[in-house]
Amino acid sequence: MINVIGLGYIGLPTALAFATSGHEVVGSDCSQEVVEQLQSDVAKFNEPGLDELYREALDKGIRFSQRYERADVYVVAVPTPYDKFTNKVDPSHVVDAVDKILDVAPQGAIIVVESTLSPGAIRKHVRACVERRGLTPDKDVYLAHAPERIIPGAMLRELRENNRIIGCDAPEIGERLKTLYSAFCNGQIVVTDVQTAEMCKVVENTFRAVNIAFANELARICRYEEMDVYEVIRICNMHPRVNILQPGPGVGGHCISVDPRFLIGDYPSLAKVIAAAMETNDSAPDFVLERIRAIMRKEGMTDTTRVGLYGLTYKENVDDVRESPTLQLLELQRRRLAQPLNVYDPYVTRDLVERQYHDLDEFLAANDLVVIMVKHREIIDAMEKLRGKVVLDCHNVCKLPNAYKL
Ligand code: SAJ
Repeated sequence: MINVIGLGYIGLPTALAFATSGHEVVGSDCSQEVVEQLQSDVAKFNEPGLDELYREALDKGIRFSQRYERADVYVVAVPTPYDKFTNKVDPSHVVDAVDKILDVAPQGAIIVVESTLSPGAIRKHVRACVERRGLTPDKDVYLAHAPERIIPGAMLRELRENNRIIGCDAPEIGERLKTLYSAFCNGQIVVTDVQTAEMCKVVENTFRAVNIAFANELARICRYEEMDVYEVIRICNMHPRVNILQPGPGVGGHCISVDPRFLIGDYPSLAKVIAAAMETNDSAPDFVLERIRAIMRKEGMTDTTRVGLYGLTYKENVDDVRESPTLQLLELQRRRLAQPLNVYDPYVTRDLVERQYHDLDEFLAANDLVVIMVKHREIIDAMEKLRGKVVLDCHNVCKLPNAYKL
């Protein structure tokens, strides 16, 4: 029996994947609302394939509860926020979950943490929690780290196809977990120690953050020279050993914009390139604002020009607004731009910000300058509607003659 703790972005698909591949699963979450919704049999999700997997898991007998249950394996997928001042991970949700697991876990149970943690955090915080209860880690209960690596928008495919890391300091338990995860994971499963697994997860997202920062810096250099950064990157990427990512209006989400900070927080005198990269990415919304102002000057626009931001989510075709560059831009605008900005996002139906539109045509009619902050499928399909408007395209998706690039 597997008890998955935390039924959010990662815990839910993981619980469903275990349940549909022959395991008895109970999913637990502290939120009554989340549990009741999942128990109601009518839950709907904005992730391709998740509705179908949920139905199949219900048929296979998955249960949802606010309580933790006695199980052989616990999978912990709760949030790990970071402290904005120290840049250190806040492991308190993981530690609370483990503490509650220990109330019900039998001797020899395995606790797998999937939540992202900084290197050494399991030893420092989770092992310590086990020891406080008078138990011996890797004897009375086993600890493992199997960091999730799936990307929103393609979660189920990546859950099945991605390679996985299992970090466990007891090798025979690592091998048992490898067999367990191979029930639904067709990728390679690498077994290593806990701290290497923690480090790998954070390093992967840091690699991406640094590469995006490099692209963002190139965008600024090319703008200074009035050159097309996308053409430069396209040509450079034809070299067999060069693979530059794309510049953008900022880096959002709860992974790439957060995980590198753990390395900065833990190794402040060593993580120098990483710190500089984060500064570059953090200032991307400033750069967009500067571009808006420059374009307005060039087009002879005034303070009465109506400016609209297309897209509120942190990236395309998802409904997640965490650390969204558009929200950061709105914050800056309040201080630096004369006119208020209009906003629209097809995936954000609830009212989240002021001057938010809920219809694409109304939004376009209400703006003279449109900034493509997110390249949702909707706007790519409806690009012709932007003809006649001045456009700032932060993703190089608009081929109309009146579109400015970053
Ligand atoms: N972005 C750019 N330029 C690019 C690519 C992305 O500016 O060339 C921006 C996006 O617009 C977005 C942000 O970066 O704002 C992050 O988006 P993403 O699609 O690169 O990644 P996430 O945050 O959705 O998911 C990442 C993934 N990690 C890696 O690709 C190394 C995913 O596999 C992880 O599971 C996830 O973080 C996580 O939970 O850690």
